[in-house]
Amino acid sequence: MKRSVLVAFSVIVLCGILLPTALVNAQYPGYETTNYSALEECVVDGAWTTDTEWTDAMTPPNLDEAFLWREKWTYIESTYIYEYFLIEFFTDATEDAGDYFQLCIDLDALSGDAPQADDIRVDWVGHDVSGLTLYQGDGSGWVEFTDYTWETDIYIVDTLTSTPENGDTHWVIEVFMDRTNPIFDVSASSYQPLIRLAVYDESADTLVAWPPTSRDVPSDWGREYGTTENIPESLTFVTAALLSSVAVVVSCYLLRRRPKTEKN
Ligand SMILES: [Ca+2]
Ligand SMILES: [Ca+2]
Ligand SMILES: [Ca+2]
Repeated sequence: MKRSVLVAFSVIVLCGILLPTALVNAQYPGYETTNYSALEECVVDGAWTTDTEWTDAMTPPNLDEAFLWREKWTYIESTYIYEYFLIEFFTDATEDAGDYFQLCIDLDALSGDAPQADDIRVDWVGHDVSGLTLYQGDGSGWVEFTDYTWETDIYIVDTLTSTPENGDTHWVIEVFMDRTNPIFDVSASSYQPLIRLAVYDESADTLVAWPPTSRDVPSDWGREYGTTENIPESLTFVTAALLSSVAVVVSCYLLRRRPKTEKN
């Protein structure tokens, strides 16, 4: 009896500590993805290095049709947390100095109306490392910071190529980030940081973002849930492709049947 009272008391105390934190950390609803542990090592070359390189990463919901992104991670030597991103911008095949890719992460997932010290922003402008700038929040806006090492802490490659996702030539971006480094460490959020990705095509003056919100308001970013699990087979690209084929067959069948149904 005493034991159950103790358990009940512990649960109440735990809820008291955890609930307020969970409730105040706003995020943009419907924009959540799972960051699975990789089955295949990523080679950061701005392309699908193998046909299965990105089938072990989840496709987030609510993507604009012009754009796709995925992420996955690897634990190296039981010490380093290597994070990888794939971004495909299907509607941009032009090389413009003003094109950019942008990644914002609320490391501690504290949310808020303006970027704080635990918020980082990565801008990759003009398809070259000369256009790479990292920013940190200062409570009201963004300030540049340079205390990182290219290739060791962060590495980005983009190329104009085709992929298993889209046979037309388009921009494909791969990003490596060492989350063991404090500037990218998301452990304070229990590996559930808020996140926002965007791509911009200067030729068409088109900006596409996930979520479609401001880069300056962490409360309106999506969320990534880190897990040590691998992606379930039901969520892999191959299965998704098979399911779409089934859907197409069913749709065709229904379309053929429709005239008869309408007569009835
Ligand atoms: Ca690759
Ligand atoms: Ca472009
Ligand atoms: Ca924050």
